[in-house]
Amino acid sequence: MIRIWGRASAFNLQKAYWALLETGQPHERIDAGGDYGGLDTPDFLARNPNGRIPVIDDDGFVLWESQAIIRYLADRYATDLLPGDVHARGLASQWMDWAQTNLLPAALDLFWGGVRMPKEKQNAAFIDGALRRTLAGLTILEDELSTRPYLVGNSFTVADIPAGTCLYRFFEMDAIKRPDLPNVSAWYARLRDRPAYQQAVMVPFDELIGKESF
Ligand SMILES: N[C@@H](CCC(=O)N[C@@H](CS)C(=O)NCC(=O)O)C(=O)O
Repeated sequence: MIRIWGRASAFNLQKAYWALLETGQPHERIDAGGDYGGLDTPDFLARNPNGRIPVIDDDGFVLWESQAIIRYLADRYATDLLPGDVHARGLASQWMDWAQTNLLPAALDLFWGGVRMPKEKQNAAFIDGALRRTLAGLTILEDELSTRPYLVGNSFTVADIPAGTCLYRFFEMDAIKRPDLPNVSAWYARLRDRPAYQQAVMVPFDELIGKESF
């Protein structure tokens, strides 16, 4: 039984939880962080000294950092999510790291600026800047996805998970101008068809509106 710690509304939990659900392995998700707290207990800090979610425990093997968890789960339980060819595997790694270091910081700034920041404290210039950076990333994906249905080839792989996780919030956020992104939208529709995406990522974020405290 794999245990994963993290509140369902946490972005980094959603990435790792999506991967876990894709493996079909028996598991238990334990709410932690946010209003659930518990990240500063000795027990939790012994698992992750950073006091952050997600963390998994796979039969005594403990792992934190969402990207590492995705890779581990695919390696151990769902090798169909890893491209077989060495070049394709390199590309999957590239897209995962690019999402983590380029697209997701922009998309998370956009979400913090436009959703988590209370309305009276919102800064239009900050939101505009984050939107511009997010769209720059999504435009790269728009071009890439003009030649194939998934980021690496014709089937869903780990490459799609980090970048794909931000799409639900991006498309559900109010009051932002979204240009037409037909290829990204078609990719998003394919991801939305996956039960694991529906369960892990398509999580309403009402509890986060105006919530700066965690
Ligand atoms: N780089 C880490 C970041 C982990 C992180 O910052 N997690 C956030 C949730 S998205 C957290 O623990 N926040 C504290 C909380 O939810 O109380 C990862 O990718 O796992």
